[in-house]
Amino acid sequence: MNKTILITGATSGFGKAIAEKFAAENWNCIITGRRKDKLDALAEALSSNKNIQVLSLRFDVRKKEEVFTAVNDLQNEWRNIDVLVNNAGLAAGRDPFDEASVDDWDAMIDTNVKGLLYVSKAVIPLMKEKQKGHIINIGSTAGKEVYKEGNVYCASKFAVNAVSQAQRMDLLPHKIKVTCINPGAAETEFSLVRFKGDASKAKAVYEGYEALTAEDIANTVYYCSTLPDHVCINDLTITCLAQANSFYTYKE
Ligand code: NDP
Ligand code: 8X3
Repeated sequence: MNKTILITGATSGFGKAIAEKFAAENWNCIITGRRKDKLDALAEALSSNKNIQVLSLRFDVRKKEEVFTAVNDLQNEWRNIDVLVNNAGLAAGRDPFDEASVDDWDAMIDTNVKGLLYVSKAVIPLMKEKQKGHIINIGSTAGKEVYKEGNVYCASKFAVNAVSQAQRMDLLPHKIKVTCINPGAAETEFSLVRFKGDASKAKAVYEGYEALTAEDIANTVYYCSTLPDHVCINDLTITCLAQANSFYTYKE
C-alpha cells in the first residue's frame, strides 16, 4: 500500500519539489496552497503517475477555520497521513527593525508560526490514532543565527525550531517523529516574495555562488522520511558549499 504525505505550500519552490519527489517514489500526495491554478497544474502533472492518488486542498494556513475544516473533512482513504511537511512560509521585506512594516511582521508570524501550529494541531490527532507519523518542519539557517535586517523572519524561524523541539518531546508517547530541516539560501520564489515582486533584487541574492535548489531540499526530506522506524533525524541544517552560516556566504 502506498504511503501518504501532506505538504503545505506545494504550489512552488520546496513544496512543489517535495511533491514531485514523493510522487515519483509512489507516495500518495495531499498538496496544499492558496493559488488554485498552480495547485491544479501540479495535481495534473503528478497524476500522470497512475500508481498514486493525488488530492489538492486549497487553504490559507493563516486561517484557522480553513485549516481545521480541510483536515477534518478528509475522506477516510486520506486520513492515514504518514508524513506532514510544514513548509508553507515566507519572508516579507528585509529592513532594519525600526523601519520594517508591521504588516510584514504579521504576515510572517501568522504564516510561519501560527500556520504551522494550526496545521500540526489539525493533523496530529490522525497520527495519534494510529500511534505513528512524522512531522517535518521547514525551519531555516535564519532560525539558527540572526542576520542583519532579518529580525522578525529570523524570529519566526527560531520559533519553528522551538516548536519542533517541543513537539518532539510531547509527541514521543505517540511514536510521532519530529524533524526540523533548516535550509540555507535556495533559489525559489522566496526572494521574489520577500522583495515584493522586484525580480532584479531577488536575482541578486543568488549571484556569485551556486545556491541550493528545491530538489536538494526535496531529496533531504525524502531521506529523513524513509529511515527505519527507530531512527529520527531531529534537526538538520543544510546549506550550499558557499554558505558557512546564516550570515556568511563566500561569493566570487
Ligand atoms: P516559495 O515562495 O517558492 O514557496 C512558498 C510556498 O508557501 C508557496 O507554495 C506558497 O503557496 C506557500 N504559502 C505562503 N503563504 C501561505 C499561506 N498563507 N497559506 C498557504 N500557503 C502559503 O518559497 P520556498 O519554497 O523557498 O519556501 C518554503 C519554505 O522554506 C518557507 O517556510 C521558507 O521560509 C523556507 N525556507 C526557504 C529558504 C530559501 O532560501 N528559499 C531557505 C530556508 C527556509 P501559495 O502562495 O500558493 O499559497
Ligand atoms: C531563507 C534563507 O538566508 O534568506 O530562510 O534567511 S535566508
